[in-house]
Amino acid sequence: MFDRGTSKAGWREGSGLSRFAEEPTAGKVRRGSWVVALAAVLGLFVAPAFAQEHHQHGAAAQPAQAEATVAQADNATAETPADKEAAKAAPSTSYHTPTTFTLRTGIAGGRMVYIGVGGDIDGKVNPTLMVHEGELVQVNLINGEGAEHDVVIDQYAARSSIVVGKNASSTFSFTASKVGEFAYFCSIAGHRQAGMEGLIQVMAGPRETMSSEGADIVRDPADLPGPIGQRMPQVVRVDLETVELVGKLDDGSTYTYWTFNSKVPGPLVRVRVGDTVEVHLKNASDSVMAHSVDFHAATGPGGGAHATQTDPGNATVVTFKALKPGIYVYHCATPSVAHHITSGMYGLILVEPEGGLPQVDREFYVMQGELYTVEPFGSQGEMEMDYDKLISERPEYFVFNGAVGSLTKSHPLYANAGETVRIFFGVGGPNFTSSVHVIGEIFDSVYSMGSVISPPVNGVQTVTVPPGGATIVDFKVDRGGSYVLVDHALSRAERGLAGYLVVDGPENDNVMHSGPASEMPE
Ligand SMILES: [Cu+2]
Repeated sequence: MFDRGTSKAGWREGSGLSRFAEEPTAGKVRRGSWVVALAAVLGLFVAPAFAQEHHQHGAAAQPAQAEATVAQADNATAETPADKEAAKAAPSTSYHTPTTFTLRTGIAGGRMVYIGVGGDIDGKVNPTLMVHEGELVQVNLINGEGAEHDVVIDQYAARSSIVVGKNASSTFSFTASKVGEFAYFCSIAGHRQAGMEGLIQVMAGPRETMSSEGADIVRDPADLPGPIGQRMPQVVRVDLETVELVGKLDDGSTYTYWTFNSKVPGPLVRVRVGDTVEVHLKNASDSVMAHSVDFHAATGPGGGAHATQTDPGNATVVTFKALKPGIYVYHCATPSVAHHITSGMYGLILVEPEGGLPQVDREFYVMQGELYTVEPFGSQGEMEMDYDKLISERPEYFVFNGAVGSLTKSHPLYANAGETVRIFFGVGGPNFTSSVHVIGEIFDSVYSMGSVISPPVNGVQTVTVPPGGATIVDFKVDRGGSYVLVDHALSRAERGLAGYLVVDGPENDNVMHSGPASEMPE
């Protein structure tokens, strides 16, 4: 199993968009895997993601108990308002989440140096480490070539232990209480003179708060209800709240998202065939727009959209019978519908067949969409929706779960070698068909076009999923390593579309290994 680390910042530093964006096209997966493996070794994975994943894993292993109502919306709604308040009230500097840097020793230009790993310092020689006054700073040191090294910051009386031998690592931390520029260096005799020296810059005042960077609107792909399994049909209450909020689109950029329950996609709604689904749609009082919801799992006018056109501060209810099993999209259907969808108003509803789907070890929830911004892809600041680009289908961003880096930096998918993995994959769009593929895997079973009534198709590389459509893919992960979830229209990887499936386990075996056949393990 993965080590359950605690440092969110560590993951941020341990991965970078520039890296993964290159991988699918340039075949640089190895480097990414290395970084991921490294992060695993250092125990730097995102704790909240694990909490979710762990919970989900447990849920997947045993069918959910029969419940009168399904609190599928609760995760998002219960946390969000409280968190918002906490963020406003809390001091803007976190003394608990460390700002993490990883340095690897190496040789550059004939000198001994430190090389930054991950984040803003990735690949930089003797990078300047920028931190803010009062922050807890964690420095990870990795021995990159085998000689003995350490890292020392005299002014803070902070030092790592000496790393002996290639790939050895050590970690130390300190609180950046003094403002100014200080040297970090290697204290082994002669190494500082040979080039192992850089600066840590402690800036006065706290770092800008997260709220000014936009809320985290990414739905954790492990955030979904467990299987229903065997139970009789019942009335299932679904609470959806339409929330408009400024969310983080990418590092340094925000977008005004329109959402179901403050995340993109909206909650995965899970019912069984024959259930009566009672949807309570509330439009937050601070919304600007009216919103609604159209369930593709429903049959009847507008899929519910006629009954749920809801003004800010109001609430509506629509009830439908889930008659046909399948995986279906739901979305806002208030004109201009394309604008509401591109801004994040989509989700999936799974109508399980009687007895449920075959059991798997892990289930994930991923949706794809495009954003049409005035500013070109990669711009900084607040992005504005561009209506001309929207109606002429010229997106700037392609995203999984709402934001760039959502499934690479903040919420990768995790599994262990030997496990079966299922992805509920939908396209909100509003316009682009996805060609879903996991680099380095073959889907064992594909519920084509989202049908769970027809038998699944076996042994599939890439699946077509249209806007307003969904699929279910099952596959067993046999080998460890970092697999990349893409739309195989790979230009889109350059505009934000990529996700990691990180599999813990040995990478080499008698089916695939790096090296000639003569060295293949038995
Ligand atoms: Cu809407």
